[in-house]
Amino acid sequence: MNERARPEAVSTSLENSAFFMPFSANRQFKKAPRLLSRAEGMYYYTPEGRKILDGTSGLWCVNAGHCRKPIVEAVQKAVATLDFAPPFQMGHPAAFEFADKLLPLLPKGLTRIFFTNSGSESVDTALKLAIAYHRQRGEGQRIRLIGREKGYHGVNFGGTAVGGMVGNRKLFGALVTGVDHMRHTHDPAKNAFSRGQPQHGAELAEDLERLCQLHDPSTIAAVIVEPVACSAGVYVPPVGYLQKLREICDRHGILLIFDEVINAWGRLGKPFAADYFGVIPDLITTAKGITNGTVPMGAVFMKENLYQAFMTGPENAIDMPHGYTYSAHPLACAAGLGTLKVYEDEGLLTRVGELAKYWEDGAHSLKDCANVIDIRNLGLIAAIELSPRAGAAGARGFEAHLKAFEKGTYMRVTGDTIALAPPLIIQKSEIDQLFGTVREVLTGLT
Ligand code: PXG
Ligand code: PLP
Repeated sequence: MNERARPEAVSTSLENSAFFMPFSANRQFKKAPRLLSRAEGMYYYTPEGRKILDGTSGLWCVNAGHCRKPIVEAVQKAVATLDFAPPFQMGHPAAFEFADKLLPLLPKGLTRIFFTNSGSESVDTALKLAIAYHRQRGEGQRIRLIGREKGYHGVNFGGTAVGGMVGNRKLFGALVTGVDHMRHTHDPAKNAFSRGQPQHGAELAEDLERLCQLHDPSTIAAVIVEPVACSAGVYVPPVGYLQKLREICDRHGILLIFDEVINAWGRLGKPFAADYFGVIPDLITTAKGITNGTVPMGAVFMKENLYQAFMTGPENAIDMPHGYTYSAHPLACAAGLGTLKVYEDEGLLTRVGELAKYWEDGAHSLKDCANVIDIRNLGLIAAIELSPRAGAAGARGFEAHLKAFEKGTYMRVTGDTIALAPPLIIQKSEIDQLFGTVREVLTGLT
């Protein structure tokens, strides 16, 4: 057996590892590692060969399930053919092919695509595009950016600044100036245990109007929200809320950005959350499921007027001084093309429509478990919120994560909220298995 495959060897060998793990409890993990060494379909496998049901699609990204053959083969072929091509002033066919294959899937009116390598890069790209767009049109005073409490928009400076998770912001200084935040939409007193969209809270969108009056709307470039805020604990927008945000943005000439890094790619039963809610933003940021998590990639989709605002200088001039060395990387484009094929062949971008009710019933069946104070769901997403232990917020949630892994299930936990969002290929029996394990975990938890 491979040295690292033996649990006792693993635990001693990682303790002094140089790897600074992102968003992780490094010391705890290195003492008792939870390693994954192989994956297939709905499952991960540990180095010891234990089979682990993937309850959160890796990190909300492996929507078609793991190691899907068409994607693996597309990437293998690409890496052996064209390892890299410069994306600035040069190109390669797969970048254009992928953009043009994505186009018919996009919500109506979104016509142009800028490629990045992650959700964080997509967010910072969209924020820069918004400010630059206004400046191109002679409204250079529109420099403010509005986010929302409990929002997660990645970890780059712009995304951290518009983000609304205190723990992700407090260590990093002044971030970006000119940013303000709307109130979040979480109202457990009125909406606890809502099935799908909560009924109360559309009026919270008026908080944007308040900020418009505070700063003067002519100074605001863009508003960014996750239609369903996932990372902070799954907060589903109240009925009518997103429509109101759109109306207020239209009234004041403000761009609306939907951050669909997680919401897109069939998670709600439509290709994009914009389709699901019937609200079309000016820009969409995405990543993750765009390549099924196989090769890092992100994208920003925008309306035609945004693109055209940059096509006004001399033809040989740089239109937008922004881009990444790895924008539209050949391996990512190949993975994206393979992913789209799987999504289309298996109807995965709409499959959740058939599963959502079964999923919702399964999630809400946990209402009687000890310490459960709220359950929230939409599409193939569910959150089970536990009451925090006195003086130890997050401890109960973290224990749930560890216990679930012992019982052969991987699930994300944020604070004391369990967040579930499995691959869209999940079968009903596996939904039963997943919620069955959560019940067992909660039953054994003090
Ligand atoms: N926007 C949103 C809405 C996201 O959910 C990002 C931006 C950043 O994407 P990158 O690719 O830079 O990580 C995200 C990412 C979790 C979790 O378990 C969520 C994310 C990332 C890691 C963990 O809640 N979302
Ligand atoms: N830092 C330096 C010194 C660079 O030369 C570059 C790219 O050329 C970057 C940062 C940005 O890297 P990337 O394009 O991979 O985001």
